[in-house]
Amino acid sequence: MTSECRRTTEDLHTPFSPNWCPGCGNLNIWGALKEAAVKEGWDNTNTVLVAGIGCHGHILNFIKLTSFEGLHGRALPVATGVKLANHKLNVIVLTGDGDCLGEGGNHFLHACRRNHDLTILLHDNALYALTTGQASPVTQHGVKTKSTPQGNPDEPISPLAIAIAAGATFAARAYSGNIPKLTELIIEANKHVGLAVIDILQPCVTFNKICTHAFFQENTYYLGEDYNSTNKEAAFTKALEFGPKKIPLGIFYKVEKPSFESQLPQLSEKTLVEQEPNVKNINELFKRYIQQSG
Ligand SMILES: Cc1ncc(C[n+]2csc(CCOP(=O)(O)OP(=O)(O)O)c2C)c(N)n1
Ligand code: SF4
Repeated sequence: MTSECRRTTEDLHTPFSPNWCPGCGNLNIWGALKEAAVKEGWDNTNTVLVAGIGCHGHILNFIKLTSFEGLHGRALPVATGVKLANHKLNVIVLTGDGDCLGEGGNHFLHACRRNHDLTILLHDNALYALTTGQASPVTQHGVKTKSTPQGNPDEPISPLAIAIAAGATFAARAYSGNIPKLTELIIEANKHVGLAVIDILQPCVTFNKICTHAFFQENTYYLGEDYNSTNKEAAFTKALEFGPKKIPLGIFYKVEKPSFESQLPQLSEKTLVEQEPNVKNINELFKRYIQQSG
């Protein structure tokens, strides 16, 4: 490919302009994802995006890549299905903190446990934004939202502590406002074989008046070179660190382990979609099952 015909981020634009609120962190994530796609050569033949329902899910309308919008909380089952049907595809999941950890919490646990070869971009704005600002599983204790007008009685969960405990082999956190670092991290997470999750701190400028751009700029720091990302216990402890002036960013945990897909003998030679089904008539299949079970 000559430099003249190399793709740019504009080539990934669709006829639709983003309709996120001005200043929304989703705009930054969109920017970083396009940069990563151009750098890595992701296109409609090699990459599939799967999103859940929420402001985050709108991203599929603004980036020209093969995509599927699942039901709320169901991005992960769709993504694991796509990956199993054609494990040669690069599958990226875009999900919200409500989508991934509330409605889809059970799927998140088991996708991590099985170490599916997926890249999860968790748009973490610490509330349910599309439905106008209710508390989500990561909303801090005491915070007043539409659904917790007296202050949130629940304690938040740590997406990364859960991911690490459940078996994810790559767990990182980013701030959406630093697009170059987010782009780099998306690429690194995507190169990782196994379940990679990036908890992306994403300001919702309309409904979250606490987790603002200024708040993240003041209260986050990058893990240093001396941090050992292969120590599971240390990573778990680091994932629980979340307070004023000490919200860590970077790769918390990264280890090599066989992915779910790499362990299936059925996928060792060909993808499932390349394999001819050996039963062409579904009635035959039912009859065979009835005979076997009867
Ligand atoms: C099963 C189900 N429950 C509730 C809803 C309503 N609903 C749509 S989007 C949404 C909130 C999305 O929040 P989040 O996943 O955090 O994404 P964000 O909008 O913050 O990007 C809810 C509750 C739904 N569509 N389906
Ligand atoms: S409501 Fe919040 S998350 Fe949704 S587009 Fe607006 S700023 Fe972004």
